[in-house]
Amino acid sequence: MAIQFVTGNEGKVDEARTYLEGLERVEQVAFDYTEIQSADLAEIAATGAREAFAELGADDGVLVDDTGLFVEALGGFPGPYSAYVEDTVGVERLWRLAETEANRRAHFRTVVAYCDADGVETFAGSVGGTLVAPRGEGGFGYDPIFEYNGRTLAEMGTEEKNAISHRGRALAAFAEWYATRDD
Ligand code: ITT
Repeated sequence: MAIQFVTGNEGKVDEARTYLEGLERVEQVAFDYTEIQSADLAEIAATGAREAFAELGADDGVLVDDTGLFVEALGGFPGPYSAYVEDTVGVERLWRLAETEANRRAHFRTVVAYCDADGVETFAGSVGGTLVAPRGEGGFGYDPIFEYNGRTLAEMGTEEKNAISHRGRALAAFAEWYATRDD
């Protein structure tokens, strides 16, 4: 058995492998599922997981992770469009947008969706923090501009980040369910 993690993002895979070590093997699978337009990360992840499982089949279940960074002063932007905004505007310029705001609070939210022959289940996690000028060499994506308790997520190791992060919390809920489900 293994979990097929359908993602092109190796940072996500690294965190999931670290978190789920001892529970299940995680395989990274490249499959370009349809990312539907929705404000609801759970809907996006669940639709992707269903499509990927239908396409990939096999005995192993599939996992899809959809994550967004929600900046309070920007009305939750970029939210579900975070990947597009990272590719177009970039992390540094998103920080420049937030820099001029008095309120620099933001949160990350992750929904992981797991789909197997029994259907799909979703698990969410979030973490609140403050946007800052980029610091740190670790992590990926928006980690250098997201500060939690005085350090950016890019200044933390994978285990440390997992212990407090949106993805770590979503994976904790998933792992608890996965360990006790009936095969
Ligand atoms: P897949 O869809 O292939 O899984 P992706 O990177 O496009 O990979 P998302 O749409 O979920 O995945 O990513 C949303 C954006 O948020 C994207 O720009 C990521 O780099 C970024 N991101 C996701 N998780 C993050 C994290 O833990 N820390 C910082 N940035 C993150």
